[in-house]
Amino acid sequence: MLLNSDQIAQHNEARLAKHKQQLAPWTGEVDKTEAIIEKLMAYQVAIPSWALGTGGTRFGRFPGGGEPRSLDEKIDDVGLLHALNRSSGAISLHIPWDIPADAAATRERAAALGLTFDAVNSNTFQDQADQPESYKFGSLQHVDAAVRQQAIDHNIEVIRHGVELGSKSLTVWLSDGSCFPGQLNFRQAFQRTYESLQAIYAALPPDWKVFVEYKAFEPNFYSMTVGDWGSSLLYAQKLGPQAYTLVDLGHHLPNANIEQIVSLLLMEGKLGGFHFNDSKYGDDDLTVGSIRPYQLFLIFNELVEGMDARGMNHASDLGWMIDASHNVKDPLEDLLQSVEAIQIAYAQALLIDQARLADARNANDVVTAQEILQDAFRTDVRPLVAEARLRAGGALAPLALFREQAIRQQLIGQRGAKAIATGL
Ligand code: LRH
Ligand code: MN
Ligand code: MN
Repeated sequence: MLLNSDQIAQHNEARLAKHKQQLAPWTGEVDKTEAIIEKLMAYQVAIPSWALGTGGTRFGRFPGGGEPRSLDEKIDDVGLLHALNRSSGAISLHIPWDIPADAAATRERAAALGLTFDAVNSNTFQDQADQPESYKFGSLQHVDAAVRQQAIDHNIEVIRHGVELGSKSLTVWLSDGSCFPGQLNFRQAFQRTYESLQAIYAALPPDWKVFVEYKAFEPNFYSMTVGDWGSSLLYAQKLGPQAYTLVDLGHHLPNANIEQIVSLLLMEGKLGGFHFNDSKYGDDDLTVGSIRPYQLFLIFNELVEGMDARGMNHASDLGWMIDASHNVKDPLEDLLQSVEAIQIAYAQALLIDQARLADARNANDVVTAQEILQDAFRTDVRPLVAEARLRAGGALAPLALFREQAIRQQLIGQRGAKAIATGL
């Protein structure tokens, strides 16, 4: 491990006085403050294996060096993040990018770093060298039953890997759709996809969930067979109680009201989890909170209110994952920023007095309702997030410590300047 607890302790010691000063205004309302800190400490966000390397775009890729060369090294990187922030205690694998050679050893390596395995992701959007059928015209929707069967078998294989690792959910994202009008019969594509999903659903262990991830466009640009939350919900409802909708923040058409989608999916008990990221245009996969932090906060407001109304456990009843990909930042620094942005939005949402908000709504007092939300959004909760990290054994300032310890340079030293991760 490139970072030990003494280094973290020293870093915290040097920053403790300033931190205490920043926390002081919060100590007046002890109960509220403590409740938020406890919730933050319990809350973990899974790191996607494919975000640990430089993502690139179809126009080019500019790797920064020291990227993980294997699944083991990806696990090590998430271990580093978790040591720094104590909130990245899980990794989400993408098969076949991350096939474990020895599941028991992989599990052990992760456990030693305090990590568990979050949702496993299948990949029927790329052709692999050894596969007989091509996904050029779709996978679960394909007109040819042999292609559909290959994609079904792959998903079942992914479940098998997940079971070996202790994962409890499968995320299915399909690039299936059409690029041109006339290419596809929408209804038949839906039906074939549904039947294929039924076969995958039948292979789920009883304590597993399947997340049906939707996306409005890309790589298909005329229609996507799971293109929006309506179609995802339809699949999830038809499949049964183990199927849920997964919301990737970047997968909506411009200006979609994602918080309203979240609210209604929760109401129906069909919200499964998230792929957090941010975007200005489409599936930009930018750092969480970097473009629209207010939207993120409004989503968390719906989550807190909706989950509390249903008696759900914030930490464990939904799948919390990041889905990001970068060309210009150090991927680990970016992930530290993303996790912190999520924690900030969560803490701000916890500040909202939901009873007062309900009163304002019932009185049609639009101004007060807005004030309540914006008061919370404009509150600097970073001292609470830092305190949660400190108590959990993490660093007061993870990003600063990452740089103080020259972790990327150390990784380059170990793995080489040309080490490139598998993935996107
Ligand atoms: C598709 C997506 C999906 C994939 C990941 C690599 O855009 O969001 O979640 O599995 O990117
Ligand atoms: Mn995604
Ligand atoms: Mn995406």
